[in-house]
Amino acid sequence: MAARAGDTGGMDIAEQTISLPEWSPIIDAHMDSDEPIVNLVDDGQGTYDAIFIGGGAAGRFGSAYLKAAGGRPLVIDRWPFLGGSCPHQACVPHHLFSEAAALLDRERWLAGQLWFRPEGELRASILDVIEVFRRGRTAAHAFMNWQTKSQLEVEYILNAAARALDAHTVEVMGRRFQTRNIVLGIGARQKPLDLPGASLPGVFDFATLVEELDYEPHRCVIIGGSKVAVEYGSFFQAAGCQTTILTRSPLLRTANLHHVDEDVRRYVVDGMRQRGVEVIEGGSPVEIKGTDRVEAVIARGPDGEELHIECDFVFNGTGETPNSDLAVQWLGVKVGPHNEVVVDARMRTSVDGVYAVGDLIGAPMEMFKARKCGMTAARNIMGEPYEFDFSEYPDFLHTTYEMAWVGLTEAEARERHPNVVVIQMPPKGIGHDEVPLPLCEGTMLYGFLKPELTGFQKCVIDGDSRRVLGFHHVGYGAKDAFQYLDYLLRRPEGITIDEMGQMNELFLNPDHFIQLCRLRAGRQDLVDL
Ligand code: FAD
Ligand code: COM
Repeated sequence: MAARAGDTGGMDIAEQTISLPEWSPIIDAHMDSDEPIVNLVDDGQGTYDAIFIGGGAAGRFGSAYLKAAGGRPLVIDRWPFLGGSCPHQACVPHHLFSEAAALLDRERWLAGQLWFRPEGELRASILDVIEVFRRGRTAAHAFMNWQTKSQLEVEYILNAAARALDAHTVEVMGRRFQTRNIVLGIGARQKPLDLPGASLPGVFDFATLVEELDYEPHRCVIIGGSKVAVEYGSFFQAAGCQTTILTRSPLLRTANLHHVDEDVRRYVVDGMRQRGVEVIEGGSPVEIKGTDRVEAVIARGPDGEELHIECDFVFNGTGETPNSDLAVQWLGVKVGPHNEVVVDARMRTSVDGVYAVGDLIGAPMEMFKARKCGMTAARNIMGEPYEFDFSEYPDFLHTTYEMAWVGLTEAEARERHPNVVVIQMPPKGIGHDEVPLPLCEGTMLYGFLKPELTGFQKCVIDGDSRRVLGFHHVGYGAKDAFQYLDYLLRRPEGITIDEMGQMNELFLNPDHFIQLCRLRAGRQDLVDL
């Protein structure tokens, strides 16, 4: 199958039809090789409309959109597959770990009841779960390569690092390619821990965890309070690895997370503590100690006291920083205070003809933003003035629950509106010990056997305009709805409690917002429910 690609020495696949199952072995063989995979029309001669450096979510969606709109894109990635960090080290393992955490959590709470196995120590191997991921992840990679070539018909060069020489010239595989525009989508990386002992074996981050873990951890300290810290900490604890999260800011109150309602936050963080996660807020690490591997984290507690936390595993959960150093070195683009490449609403950098997209332009580092940035750059390059404002968006995270939210918190709403009405479950002043609600997907067994675990939800409404200001949910299965609730909420006309009440619920449903809104919508003077 391997033919030479022009004078580049790569595997030329341009004229080949590679079926989906054929892709996995090709990718596996290239993981340890530096042979490029080359899919070029006319051997890359002529001028491209855009060369996308980085074929992650941002570059892949941008190049696909540009091609679909009639342009000629080339996308280049240093990995032998498209899709970037999401399927390789980030979202996909995160969801696998979070699903494992939710299943383990359920088994633990329901132990000894119905068909659940008897109470006793429930321990899952973190290493086994990671190995399942390692063995399976090429399937997603294969799909990205197959879809991008066979369905989307985008030209690409994989397994080769690129470099921009100027705004119209990209060098890769020792060759130069000409382009009208460059779109930089080279992502972000974990912020390093600036601590003595940070390079000891046993210190991991989200990427090295899936690449390098080769032992079973039993006692974990997470440094930092990012989303990843909360998600991975919940998984480690659920697997039976005692976990401490050491965070400066209160958990879920970090700068990059906005609109987290305090009642939701309390339900979630208390729930983590109830499950055994030790959360030290207001703490800061001083040193990681160990000889052959980490043995302890020395830290200052919230009152300045010295803490000595024994562990065999340290996880860096301090968040990511954009890979802007290369972009500056290549093209001198302007960079902001958080290391992010500065762009306008059309994704244009400070250098003419150079766009930047995805994690490279900073927070929020989320898939919707990465993909839509890519699309935004493509539309502008194709001559359509198009702006993307991502200052407001729906958000979610996992503990052993799924937490999803969009719009204002109750406190934010009260600061801005004089007449705020709240519909929530359980209702204000009623505890889970009194009512096993919300009852729905994923919480039915809890409703009957462990009512305090059924989750929490809240809908915040402006009583004067009757418009919904925010939706908040902790439970299972509601995240999907938040994609559409976000759209309805942020339409210029928004969505009112009356319109919510006219929707057709599929009862029982994970978020009870439709039926709860209907119960109150008949009133002229809205009140809490
Ligand atoms: P990347 O996907 O990182 O792509 C950058 C690409 O650039 C890489 O493929 C890299 O190989 C390539 N590259 C770099 N330098 C060069 C070069 N010189 N030449 C060629 N190629 C180069 N977001 C969600 O929405 N939902 C989630 O559940 C979620 N979970 C996450 C879990 C974790 C643990 C983490 C860390 C992040 C998670 N995210 C999630 C965020 C999401 O993964 C990112 O926002 C998204 O992957 C960013 O896409 P990107 O294209 O900007 O960057
Ligand atoms: C998803 C990767 S895992 S991409 O956004 O479809 O490229």
